[in-house]
Amino acid sequence: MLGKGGRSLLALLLVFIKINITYYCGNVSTCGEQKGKALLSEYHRKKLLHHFHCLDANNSGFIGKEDAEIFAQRFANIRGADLGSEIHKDLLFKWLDVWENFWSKADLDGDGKVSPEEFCQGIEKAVSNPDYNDPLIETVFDIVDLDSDGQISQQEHRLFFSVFDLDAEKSAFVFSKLDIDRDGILSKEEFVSAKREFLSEKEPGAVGNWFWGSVE
Ligand SMILES: [Ca+2]
Ligand SMILES: [Ca+2]
Ligand SMILES: [Ca+2]
Repeated sequence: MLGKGGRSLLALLLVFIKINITYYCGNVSTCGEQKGKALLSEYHRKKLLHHFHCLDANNSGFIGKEDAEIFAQRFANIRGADLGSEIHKDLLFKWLDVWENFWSKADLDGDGKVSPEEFCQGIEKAVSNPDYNDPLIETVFDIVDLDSDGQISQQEHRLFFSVFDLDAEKSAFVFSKLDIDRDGILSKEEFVSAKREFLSEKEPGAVGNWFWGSVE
């Protein structure tokens, strides 16, 4: 059916597909592994990759400055603020700070964007530091606390989930998990400790693993 030219083309195509599969799988498996040594548990790696996808707002396969700009816009939208307004400018300032001082630190090869592997390695390195303290979490709390009353309501949590393209229906469930003292609000302490657990806990079971919704 295929002539000689057709068979050569098919062979070339198969080689191309094989190279791509090897490249893709190679990339995925390096998340949490360095020189063959697994640094992250399988569950921890899966959790961090889920987190990575939440932050990759434009689905480019990388986290970059554009994602920070998108989150500033989305948070401005849910507050009913126009682009270029003072509220939007303030949000943009905060999100660019998140990019400059936190996310971009994981850009090991300096190409201006953070790959899934760089993201996992960056967090693995950060949480393995015994003095690990993440001021980024408090910045995120202040952004999610839309009315700046120092606590996160169920409604604010629902909007937070919608901004990160997470299932808004799951928000109430996750909220009830994170609301340890069951007073109907998320205090800064509850929010920050859950996010820290999300980043550092190696195995399922911790309340904080629910921070970014269902990992499965
Ligand atoms: Ca990079
Ligand atoms: Ca609030
Ligand atoms: Ca609470």
